[in-house]
Order: sequence, then structure tokens, then C-alpha cells
Amino acid sequence: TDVSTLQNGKDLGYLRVGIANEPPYTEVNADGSVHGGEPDVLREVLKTMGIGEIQGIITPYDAMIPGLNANRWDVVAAGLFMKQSRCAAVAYSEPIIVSTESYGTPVGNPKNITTLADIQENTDLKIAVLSGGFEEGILKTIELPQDQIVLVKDSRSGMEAVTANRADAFLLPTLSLRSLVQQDPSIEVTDPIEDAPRTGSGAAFRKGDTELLAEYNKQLAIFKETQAYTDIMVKWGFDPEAAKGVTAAELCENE
Ligand code: 6CS
Repeated sequence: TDVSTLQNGKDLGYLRVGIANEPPYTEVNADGSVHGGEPDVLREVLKTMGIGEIQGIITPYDAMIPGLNANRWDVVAAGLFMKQSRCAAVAYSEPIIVSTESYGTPVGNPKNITTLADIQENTDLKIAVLSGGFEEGILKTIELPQDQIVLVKDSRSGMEAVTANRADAFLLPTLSLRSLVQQDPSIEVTDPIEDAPRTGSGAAFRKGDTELLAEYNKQLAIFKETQAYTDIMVKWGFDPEAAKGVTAAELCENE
């Protein structure tokens, strides 16, 4: 980028942020205002850098990195989980949220699906995942046969795949599933999947925005020690200690 994104953000008073609408990671209200664990932290850290506001643009997970690199937004703050291929394509901040994955199943979990080993052992089981999402990557990494994978475009479709019996479970972050279940109690959420990778997300910047990344990491380190950071995590149901004592470099090792 010619003009630095950091300077541009200071001049304009905002950055454009690619987000989802997947509480508790991201939540967009009817008035367009942007909330959730990731944007709430982003907003507070940017304020300390002299950038007063964020403007949210809702986009599917598989379009977040292409859109960032095509300059359609300046940063992604959506719980975009770190892994090797993503870390090669964008510059992640240090971790903001570290969280877990679960299955959403019919009530009673009739097929008793609780681990990744379960879906490898029973080849009749079909698992819904967001197209291009981290969870699709998990299934590819364990080499689950393609005919066991049901791709969906958003979390609502994932829930529908399970209620309409097109999938036996929907693999998604634990807290996103719990939030969805508040709307649709015909699904239940398993405990965190023990053999799934640890997921970590942070703000994702363009590789070229080195100044922005450095300043952001400096202010984020300070902010993570404040009560305000703890309050945001607790408000949205995340463990405020989980993103401390682990680095982006470590979380980027995920396949
Ligand atoms: O990083 C991802 O791709 C995943 N992150 C979240 C918070 N939800 C689903 C998505 O697949």
C-alpha cells in the first residue's frame, strides 16, 4: 500500500474491518454497529493508537483474507483462527481469543459424536462445516473422506443441515454453537472436542502493513493486562486467561 494504512486510519478516524455475524466472536446490530469479542478488543486497541472508530463489513470466512489483500477492508477481526496457510497470507497480531471447537448435534446426541476419532471410525457419519472455514481444514487434515463432509455457506445453514438430517453434526466453535442453540433448541452442543486443535485468533493485517502491526501489537500487549480486556472476554463468555502465555507463532503452527 502506498499511503500507510496506519496513517490513513488516523486521518480518516476509522479502519474498515472484515467481520462475520457469529456471536460471540462477532455481532452486528440492526443499526450496523459492530460488537463481539474480537471487534470490541480491536476498537479499544485502535483508540489507544488514535483511530477512534471501526466500520464493519460482513463477509464469509472464506472471503476474509482475499478481501483484505484486495484492499476491501484494512483488518479482519472475526475469530479467524490462525493456521499455517492463513499465517502465510496475512500478518496476524498476537492472540486475542483462544477458544475451543464442538459439535452441534440433535438433542440427546443420538450417534454419540464427541471426538474427531468418532467421525473417522464411523464412515456413515456426515459432518457439516462452513466452506473454507477452519473446521473444514480440520476435516481435511484428518483426511475425512469427502462424502462425509457437508459444506454450508453460513451457520444458519449448518444448523438446518442437522435439523433436516443432511448432517449428523455441525462442527463449529463451542461458543458460536451455544449462541445458535439459544435460537434453535432442537440442537445441543457437545463439550469442547478433546482431540481438536487449539484455536487462536487475532487481528489480521496485510503483510505490507508492518508499521500498523507493530504498533497494534505494542498496544495490545498493554491492553491485555487491563481490566477492560478481561471485562470484554467475560462479557462474551471467553476465558480471559486463554490468550495469555501463547504466541501467534505457536498458534500459526496449526495445519
Ligand atoms: O476461523 C474460522 O474459519 C472459523 N472461526 C470462527 C469464529 N467461526 C467459524 C469459522 O469457520
